[in-house]
Amino acid sequence: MTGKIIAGVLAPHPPHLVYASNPEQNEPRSEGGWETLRWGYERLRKSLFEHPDKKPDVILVHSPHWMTVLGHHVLGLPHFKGLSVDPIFPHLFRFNYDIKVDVDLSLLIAEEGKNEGLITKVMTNPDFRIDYGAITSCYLTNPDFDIPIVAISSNNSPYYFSNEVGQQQMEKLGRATARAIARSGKRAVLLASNSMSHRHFTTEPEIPEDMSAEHIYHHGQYLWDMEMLKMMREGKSRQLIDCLPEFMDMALAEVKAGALTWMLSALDFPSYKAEVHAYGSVIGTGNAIVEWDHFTNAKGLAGGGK
Ligand code: 2X7
Ligand code: FE2
Repeated sequence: MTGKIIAGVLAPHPPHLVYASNPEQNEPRSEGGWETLRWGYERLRKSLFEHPDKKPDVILVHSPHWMTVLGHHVLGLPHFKGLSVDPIFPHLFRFNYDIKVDVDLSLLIAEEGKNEGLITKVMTNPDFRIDYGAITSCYLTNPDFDIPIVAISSNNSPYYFSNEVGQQQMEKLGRATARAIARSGKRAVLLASNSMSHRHFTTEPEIPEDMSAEHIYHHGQYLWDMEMLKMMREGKSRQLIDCLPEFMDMALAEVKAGALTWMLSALDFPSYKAEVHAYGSVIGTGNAIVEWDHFTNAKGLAGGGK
């Protein structure tokens, strides 16, 4: 049977959202915070998991905090366990993870990536530490971790070369991913683990979850985020892709690392409307949880979502 993409999601990964949720795997404790975004993830989970036919077999995540200089890497062992610590917020995120990987799909992505002319590599170091970006997006999407994942690194090309070169690479990686999913016979959800505008505070409030200190950093950044979300809500993903390089420069947007472009390319640049489950700021950065419901709008095809 041909595999299908069930949904693509813009799934931001501020570790604050995990900290605020107090899961047993995370060492620090909090009094809550950032409810708007956490309730947005709750709505996403309902949308992904309530319909029995929509439930995925595998969750793919592309994270900017696993950055690789040479090529695009995928996790290549069936199981990873360890402690992941955010290097900037070690007092918020010290997460004991125990994660199953769909190695068959990882290998297919590496193979199809090569067919696109990309350099790909399969990570088989058992001590490799999974980055906080991938873990946070996966935890917030599926806190039970009962669905295997495929984690994909962010190649450094937009930083070494240009936004445009980076986007081209990610479009190829997206096409490769769609073909790999089709060959796998699996039902997949794709997580683009990215914030939007990325100006942030440099001084943390005494209580990190003090919501009286949380707000967007700059009006211009907010306007950029709204412009991007408008295109998503109107189904203009081709236009969105064309505007991303400027968004990256003007709003220091984390989409520069490529996850959103990878995901939209895998979905073949849908022209149906995306659903914004939430928008909110974390340390001043803009974050939105946005779902492209491929299952409903494109019959869950791998790519081909018009
Ligand atoms: O990695 C992040 C992020 N992207 C946004 C906000 C806060 C912290 O970490
Ligand atoms: Fe980040």
